[in-house]
Amino acid sequence: MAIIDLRSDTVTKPCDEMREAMRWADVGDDVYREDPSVNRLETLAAEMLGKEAGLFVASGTMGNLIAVLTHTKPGDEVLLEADSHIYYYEVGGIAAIAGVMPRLFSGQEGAVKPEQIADILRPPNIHFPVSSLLCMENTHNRAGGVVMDASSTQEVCIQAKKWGLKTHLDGARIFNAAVALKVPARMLAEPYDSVMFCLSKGLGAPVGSVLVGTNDWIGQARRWRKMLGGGMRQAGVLAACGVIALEKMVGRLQEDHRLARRLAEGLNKVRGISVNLEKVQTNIVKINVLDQWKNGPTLMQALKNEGILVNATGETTVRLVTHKDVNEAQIDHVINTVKGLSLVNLCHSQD
Ligand code: TLP
Repeated sequence: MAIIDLRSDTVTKPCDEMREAMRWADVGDDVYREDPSVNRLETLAAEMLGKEAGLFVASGTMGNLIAVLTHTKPGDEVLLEADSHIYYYEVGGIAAIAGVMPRLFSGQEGAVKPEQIADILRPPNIHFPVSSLLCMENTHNRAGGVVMDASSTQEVCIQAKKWGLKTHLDGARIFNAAVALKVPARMLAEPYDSVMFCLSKGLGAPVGSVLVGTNDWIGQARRWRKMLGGGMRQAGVLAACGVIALEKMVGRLQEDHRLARRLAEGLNKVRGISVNLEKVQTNIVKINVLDQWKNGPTLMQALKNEGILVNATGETTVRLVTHKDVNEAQIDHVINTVKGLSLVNLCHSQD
């Protein structure tokens, strides 16, 4: 049975062109800044995001941690949305390693209003920690891949800057946001001091993320990367895939979004499942599992038995992510399988 893996877009495998590029990549020692493929990737990434410089890092988690380390001092307060990846899924690294204190605010399913930022910012006071950084996320993972548009982004950053805060974007999927909004990614990146984005999600590269910012800031970030053991020497074999990801894979994200919508609309018609279709804006489909299924983990296990992998993200929510390694026929198969399981469930519940 061929497995259909919708757990994440992180599961994508490098395409033939990437494998070929790895084989022939021009490499050097990147700690000496002598790897031409890494240099090319960093320059290209900075250009596409409208920043001065880029830094190739091992993962999105490492990129976000380096950003926090570079923007803050131990004891500082970092403003984070309560469901943000940095707070929720990064092992508490910003507390353990950067020594900063998260201060949380709740977005409405990922959407953050500029007034909210204004509300939680406070003037300096001897009792308070120093607020030094606001981190945002676009697209928002736990909210189901929802996008934040350029004007809300601007307004949020204006509020933060009013109080002297630096701003960092976890833009792991910024290209999904840009494609969905039909704007260049640099427009969504522009108001932020730094942005991290991932090459190894929908863009299909096997490893890596890039951090972008000013020349000076990236210089400091490079030192933190070295301290964390992220000076990767002949990393050009990986960066070569990153170049292909940026040059050839951005446009096709549209197809992932189309399949996500098809999946969402199909699943929303199945008894016992509801999907907020308005929130399906990119490649993530978050479904709510109603009583008939018992809970999300039960549905996840039932699908696993049918060769379909998904992730339960809460007691009653399941996440399915489309990507380049799934096609329309497989999406239709997933919808039909869930329909079939729903009927079986219904019969049992009437026994
Ligand atoms: N997200 C992964 C898991 O960690 C949950 C996924 O499957 O979606 N920021 C955002 C918004 C992310 O979604 C992720 C990965 C990261 C950062 C971290 O990237 P990596 O996995 O490269 O460390």
